[in-house]
Amino acid sequence: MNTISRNNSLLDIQYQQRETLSDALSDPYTLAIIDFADQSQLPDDKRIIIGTPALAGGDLLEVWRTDELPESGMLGDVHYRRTSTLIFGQVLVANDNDSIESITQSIYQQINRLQQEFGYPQMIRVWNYLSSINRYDDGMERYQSFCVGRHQAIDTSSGFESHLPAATAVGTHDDNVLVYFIAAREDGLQIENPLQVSAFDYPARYAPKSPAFSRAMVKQWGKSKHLYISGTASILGHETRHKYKLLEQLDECLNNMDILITEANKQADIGIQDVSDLTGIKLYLRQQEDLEAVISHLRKRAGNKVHVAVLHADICRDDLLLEIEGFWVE
Ligand code: 3EB
Repeated sequence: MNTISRNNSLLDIQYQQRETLSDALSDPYTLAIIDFADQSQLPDDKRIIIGTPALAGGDLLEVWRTDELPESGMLGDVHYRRTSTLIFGQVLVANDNDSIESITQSIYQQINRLQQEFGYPQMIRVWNYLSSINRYDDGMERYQSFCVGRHQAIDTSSGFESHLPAATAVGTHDDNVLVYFIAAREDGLQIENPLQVSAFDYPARYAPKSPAFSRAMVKQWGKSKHLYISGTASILGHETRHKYKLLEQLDECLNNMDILITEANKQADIGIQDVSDLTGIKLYLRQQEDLEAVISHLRKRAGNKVHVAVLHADICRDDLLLEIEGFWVE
């Protein structure tokens, strides 16, 4: 029998063998089980299946767990599980005839309502999976319309730029929009990258309304700290570096992530040095045929300790071949 070790942390993220799925599903302390397939799906209130197929590292499940029995429910289209300190939520919407702007706006308005209603005002980390992210609809790239819809729905009152969550926004090959998130009663610490223009200050040519996210977040959950690094691309300043060049982009992404870790250390003393100390990495890869080259180069730079999932996805600028996110659990 597989017994799941019970730990006493307020929030924990573990990688587990796929055979433990039924245990994780029946464990009342499980907040979410992250998995990958061709299509985004929410088969039950705990499982989040993302439509970015795993090219590598998909043998393990990513399981989020708490030490307090969560209350689960649904508000509008958003499924949630919440404890006294945090709320974990997910929403899946078919991308029918509505514009991606209005779909995004509606999703973020519903999430905002949930946060207000139950009192978890601080968005900490959010993941966005959009169909056909690089396609032009009505003269605008869908990623840009997504940014507009998000910006319209979030609170943009004075000072909002210093309370933005870490985020990922990548493209799937299905017909859905999937958003999942973790929000809290208490704020996290936002980290920006001194070598990159903050996304919320990007010039308007990237999106008429700026991308509302931070480069990373440090969050204290009870006795332990977590670091969440946003989807990180080969961007310096606000411009793409090494257009269409795979390994050069990979190095630039990892440099950016190392810099975020250094910044997090300066501001929050998390005590890790570089990407090799992270707990998990998701590498979103545009072209499947690049898999072996990226894995071997990534392992050279990040070592063998960190769990790596390589996921087939489109990236929000068409000159980018990959994007990497990561997290660390103390
Ligand atoms: C970038 O740095 C790359 O719009 O939520 C990365 C992570 C990117 C999150 C988002 C976009 C987002 O601009 C793209």
